[in-house]
Amino acid sequence: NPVKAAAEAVAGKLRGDAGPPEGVPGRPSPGTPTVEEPTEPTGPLPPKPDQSGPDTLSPTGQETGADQADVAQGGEYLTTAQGARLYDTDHSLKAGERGPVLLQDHHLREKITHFDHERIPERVVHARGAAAHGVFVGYGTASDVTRAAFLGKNVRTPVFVRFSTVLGSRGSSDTVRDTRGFATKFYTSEGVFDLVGNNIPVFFIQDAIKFPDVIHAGKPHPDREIPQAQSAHDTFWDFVTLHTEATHHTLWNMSDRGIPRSYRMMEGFGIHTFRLVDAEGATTLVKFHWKPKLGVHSLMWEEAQLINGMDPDFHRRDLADAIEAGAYPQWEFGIQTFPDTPDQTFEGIDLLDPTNIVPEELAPVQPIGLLTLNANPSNYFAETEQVAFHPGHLVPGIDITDDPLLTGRLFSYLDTQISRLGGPNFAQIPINRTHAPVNDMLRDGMHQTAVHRGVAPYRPNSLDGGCPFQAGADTGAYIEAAVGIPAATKSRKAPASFADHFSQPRRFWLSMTPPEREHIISAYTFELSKCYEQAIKERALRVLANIDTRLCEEVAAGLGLPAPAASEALAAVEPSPALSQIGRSWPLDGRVVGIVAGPDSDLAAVRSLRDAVLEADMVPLVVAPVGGKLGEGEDAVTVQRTFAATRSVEFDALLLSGSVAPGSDAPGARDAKVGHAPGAGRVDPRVSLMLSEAFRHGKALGAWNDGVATLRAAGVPVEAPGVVTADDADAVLRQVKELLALHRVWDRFPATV
Ligand code: HDE
Repeated sequence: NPVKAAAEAVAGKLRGDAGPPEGVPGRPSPGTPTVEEPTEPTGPLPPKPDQSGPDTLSPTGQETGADQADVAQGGEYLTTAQGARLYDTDHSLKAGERGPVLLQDHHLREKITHFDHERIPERVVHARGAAAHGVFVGYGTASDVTRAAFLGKNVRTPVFVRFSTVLGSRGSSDTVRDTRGFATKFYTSEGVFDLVGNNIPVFFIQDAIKFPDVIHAGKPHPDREIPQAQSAHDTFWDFVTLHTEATHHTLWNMSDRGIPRSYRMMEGFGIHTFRLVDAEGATTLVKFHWKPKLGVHSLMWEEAQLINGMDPDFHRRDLADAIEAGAYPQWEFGIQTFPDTPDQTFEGIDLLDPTNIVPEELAPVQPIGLLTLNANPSNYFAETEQVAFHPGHLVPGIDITDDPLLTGRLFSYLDTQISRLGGPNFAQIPINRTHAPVNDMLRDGMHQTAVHRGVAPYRPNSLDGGCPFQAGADTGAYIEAAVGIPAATKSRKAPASFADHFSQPRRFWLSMTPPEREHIISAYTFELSKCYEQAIKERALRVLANIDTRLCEEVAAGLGLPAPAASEALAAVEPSPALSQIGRSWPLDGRVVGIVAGPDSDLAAVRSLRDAVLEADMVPLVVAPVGGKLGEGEDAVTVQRTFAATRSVEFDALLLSGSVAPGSDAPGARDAKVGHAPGAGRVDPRVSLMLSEAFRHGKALGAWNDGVATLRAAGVPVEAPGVVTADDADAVLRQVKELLALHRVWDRFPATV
């Protein structure tokens, strides 16, 4: 069972076993010698089979014939960058052992100089990211609206996907409240197509000219450079309340969408309306969607804050672990289609305004392909950092619209890569190389790695045989859709239809369930409480009043301010149930189940529970007072987490076996920590904390036999929703699985709004 093997691999990795089981990527095949400190010179390790990068084609379309890893590292001996073998890399060349270091030490200077230049500028936005390789398979269902070859039936296209936060620096935490980037590079047979999207379907601004402004406002304050990776500060709220077009995106940020549970559990959106072109040149307007197979799930705000301290790499680790274990995340690619009418509106919604969505109830998302991420990058810098996306990387059959935000992006991304990657030849970096043959007339420049032939990089020419030739419609040329441009007068103005800033946010608010509304209220209250300027808080309340009276009143109460009245009539809009994350059930793959046990737990039951969790494609983690094993000999159970080194936020559900009295870990620590000797009837305070947090966060809790008394002793209300008690572990797990499929025990949250 490959899924079970995969889940076992996750568990193995988490408990620090040698590696995943056989048959799972990353596991050495039988007979592969273990490499430890070789005493004889050996060549470099071959790249892991699951980590090969995109096929390597030279910029002129020739296969390089060598794997990039071999090119980067070869031979048994340490060398300089010029290939001269070295006999020592730990000591500078000196005039005598205690004398001055000599300037003539080329190796020292080369080593230090290279190191000095190891960093490149981080992305000005989306600096922190995590990425993976994968494959996209077209369903062929889009072929009647686009001629794009990669969307044809069963066409397989390699992809590289980078997820990111927006505001934080490269070293910031993963689980901050922010928008997430979801950028996909399709290496299609007709050239690279980049879909550079986000996990939120709308944007803060309607015109690219404001992008530097909104980012200046969101980034840390320029005087002290705080706060890092946060929107909870004055400049952000100043901007989004003065530019009310930002209201919709801000509301999404304050909702659970701003704190995803995992990159694997996020939707993705192209945001702008794009234009598809079929084989005859007919056009259709579309919005692109990614729908995760695991459903859309979020963290609780308190969880997110705890994780930022516990494991700032939470999302990055989650993605890499899942892929390494073979639990490959998948998304279905879909389009909403709209007729390409001259006014470019649908049901009164302006399709060129990127602060608008079109509710799925009005235009269903039609599935057109499947994305599977199945390999981790081999090298973070070479791939995740150097990948260069650009909304202008388009393929025949996919074209743009006049969304003024999109137009600005078409300029920005090429420009930023030139400064970030050091010149105009970034398309030659392996991760950016197209898999289609390249025959351009671009020449020279910084970091040119191609050896171009011929003498006539211009056309037409008579010296290089007239090459390269130009393609036509029948030979796969990218031909811009022949769309008319209405007669117009130059102006720096937005159309009147861009002026409605509140009806779409109101629809979002009305589509939320009570717990989701509670979260939104808390998020606004938290963020605005962090603002110093009273005027900004008051202005924010005036914006909220135009979304919903109750929302405004609740946040105002939290801030201790009066709730203002709406300045315009609240829009009469229908909710869109598709916007809520609650109410459906989803696969359990990769959910983490903590099994809390102590030395006197029923270890046979713990073992079979662990196996049953694995069988259900979830990850079991045994949590105990100390590391190592619980029990002895064949009956022993490996411990993956200790009370001292874990926290509730690592788990989606917690199951309790037996009593976990305080003080059963290190003898010296016990009295100091808990103030009394180990004793029956008491619960280790760290376990009580774990249980109370998990309870508060709406997580499933379960216990059987002695565990039930322990739950009670820890103060957990065992009659509350989502607390499962039964006579045996099997029965507990059965019910917990049903709860996990709903993500959280939503009934635990009172429906007050
Ligand atoms: Fe970006 N954005 N952006 N953006 N964006 C960048 O490009 C920009 C916008 C998005 O993982 C930069 O390579 C402008 C919308 C993602 O490498 C830069 C505007 C959406 C990523 C840039 C926008 C995005 C970026 C920084 C306003 C969702 C990360 C580094 C018109 C549809 C891609 C880089 C990755 C990155 C500019 C607005 C998504 C500076 C001018 C809307 C996912 O070029």
